[in-house]
Parts: sequence; structure tokens; C-alpha cells
Amino acid sequence: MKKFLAMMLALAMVASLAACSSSSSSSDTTAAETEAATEAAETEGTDETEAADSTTGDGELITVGFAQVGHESDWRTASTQSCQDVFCEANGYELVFVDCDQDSAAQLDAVRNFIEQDVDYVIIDPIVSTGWDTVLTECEEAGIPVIVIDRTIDDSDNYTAWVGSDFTAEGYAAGEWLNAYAEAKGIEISGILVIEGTTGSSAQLGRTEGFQEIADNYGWTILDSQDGDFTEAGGQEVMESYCQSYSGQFNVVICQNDNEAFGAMTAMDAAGITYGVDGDVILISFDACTAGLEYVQAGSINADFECNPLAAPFVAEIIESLEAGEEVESTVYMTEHWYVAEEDVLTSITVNGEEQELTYVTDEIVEAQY
Ligand code: GYE
Repeated sequence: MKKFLAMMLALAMVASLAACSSSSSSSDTTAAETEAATEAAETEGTDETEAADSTTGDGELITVGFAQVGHESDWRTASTQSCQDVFCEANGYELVFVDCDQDSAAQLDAVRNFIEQDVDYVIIDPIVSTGWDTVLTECEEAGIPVIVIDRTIDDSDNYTAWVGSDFTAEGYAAGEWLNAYAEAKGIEISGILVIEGTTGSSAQLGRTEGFQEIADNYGWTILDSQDGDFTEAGGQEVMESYCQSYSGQFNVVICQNDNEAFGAMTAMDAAGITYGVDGDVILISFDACTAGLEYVQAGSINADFECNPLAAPFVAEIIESLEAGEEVESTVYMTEHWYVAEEDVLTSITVNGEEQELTYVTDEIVEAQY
């Protein structure tokens, strides 16, 4: 899903830069600033909650309805916090937040309620990537711009912009890291077990596809790949059954998010299976939230492929531009880092011919993480 069409809305307004926690200071938001923010998203990622103050000339707040996936993971908590920090009254917004609890039908209802409430903008983090066409048309007919964040919508491009991560690239990186790491350590990959994220979510689809492609290239055996629903309980349950079914047959476990990895570690502990830098099983995770990085630093997770949840400031920039009648970038990728537990084994990997740096986890990195 890549759209490069830009969109303009004809509402001019004065904007100022301020985070909710700091006092407002006024300055006009220009196209150049918006472009700079987009650039920053692509090159640096963002770890700030600073956003443009959208208070209109007449002091009216901009209403934003956000249909959030749920509260299944640390990543999700960070994403929600970021949106609540940015779309607050001090920044000129009224946020209507709905936690859809991983229920796709509830998410469609939430968007329809936003239309009924006549919000100014709708933000959707789509639980699954399909089934969106009708409701997006309804938003369009109501004249409400939709901004999609994080996961993608794959069966419609009827929305204004998307801000998120390249999940397939994350899967590729995990695969290439595994190959380079196993080679460097002289480890033969005997069998791989995957604990997937929510079936049908673009995060699950992309990470699965990316890793599978690399596994096929190297002729690895993926013994099993089951849905752990991006939760700790799900990860534990799937790993418990893996420990029984595949005892002695695997030495790699890939969890498609940190919380699943936490559950998998509990299950492996109970089964007496060692993992991580000093263990028998190489453990790979995605997200790299604070708790995940702590486990990387401790050597329990070998490598953690970051997914940056702080999209909200970039969404605010897009809204500011739309309010000012300016063109917006319709596709914004967050920048991510690949975190590893060992400093002296590998410093980079090659993914599709491109050299990508690996980041060794230190105290400073853990402290700075969301
Ligand atoms: O990896 C997981 C969360 O959509 C990228 O959803 C996100 C995923 C993230 O539950 O922790």
C-alpha cells in the first residue's frame, strides 16, 4: 500500500508548537516545517510528544476520533499514550478515544460513531487489513478525512494519509540477522518456531512474509507458526504447546512482539529450556519497547527488531497541514533500529543488498526508550 497522492483542504489557520505539558508558544506552521517533520519521521523516528497547537482563531478545538486496536501490548500502551499526549486540549484538540479491544466489528462501529458525532478527523489503527472499503466511503461522504496509523489497510486507498512501519522489512531484517548470527557463532539452525501476531493484521502479515522469504532462501525449516494474538498470555500458551510437540527439535523461537516473547520465556522456563545469549534457543522479538530492551540487555532475548509506536506527532503535523490547506505526504515511514544483546558478534547486517546497522543495548538506550 503506497499512495503518493497529496490532498488539500481549504481551511487556513494559525498554529503553534506546544506539547500538552508545556505552555503554548505561537508560531506559524509552514509547509517546510511539515516537510521537515516528515523527513524526521523517515530518518530519525520520533521520541517526542511535541505537536502543533491547533487552536483555531475562534478558539474552537479540533475533534479527532481515534479507533485504537486495543490494549494488548506494551507497544499499544505507548501508542495510546502518545496519541493522548498529542491530541489534548492544550494542543487545541478534543480526542474521542475508543479502545476496540482487538474486535474488528467494534472498530467499524467506533468509526461509524465518529461519523455520527461529526468529528473533524478520524484516526484508525486497523486491527485487520481488510473490510474497510464501505466505512471509508462513509467517511468520505461525510467529508471527514481519515488518517491511518501503524497497521495498513490493504483493500482500499480511500484515506488521506498513513503513518507507520514497514513490517515486511522488519521480517527481512530478523531473517538476515539470524543467518549472520548463526554463521558467526557456528550454530546450525535445527528448527524454527514462530509465534505470530493477530491473524490478518498487517503487522502479522508483513513480519511473517518477510521472515518466510529469508527462511526459504536459506532452506530453513519452520516447524510451526501459530497465532499468539500479540499478547503475553497468547505467547505463553502457544509456547507451552510447542514445548510439548517439538521437544528437542528446535533452536530458534521468533515472537512477533515483545509481549509474546515474555510469555514464551515463561513457558520455556517451566519446560527447562534455556534461551538467549547463554541458552540453547535463539530468541528473536519485535517492538523493542522498554521491557523488551531490558530482556535484550540481560541477554534473554538475542535480538529485538524495533517498531516505533510514536506516530501521533506526525499525524498532528498532517492535520495542521490539512487545516492550513497545504499538501500532505500521504505515506510516512517511521524509522526503526535493530537491537542486539551482544556487542562483539555483529555490528551490521545486509538486507536486500543494503547494509543496516545493529544497535547494542546499553543503559542509555533502555532509559530513552518508550
Ligand atoms: O507489534 C504489537 C501490537 O501493530 C505494530 O501491535 C503493531 C503491533 C505490535 O500489539 O505489539
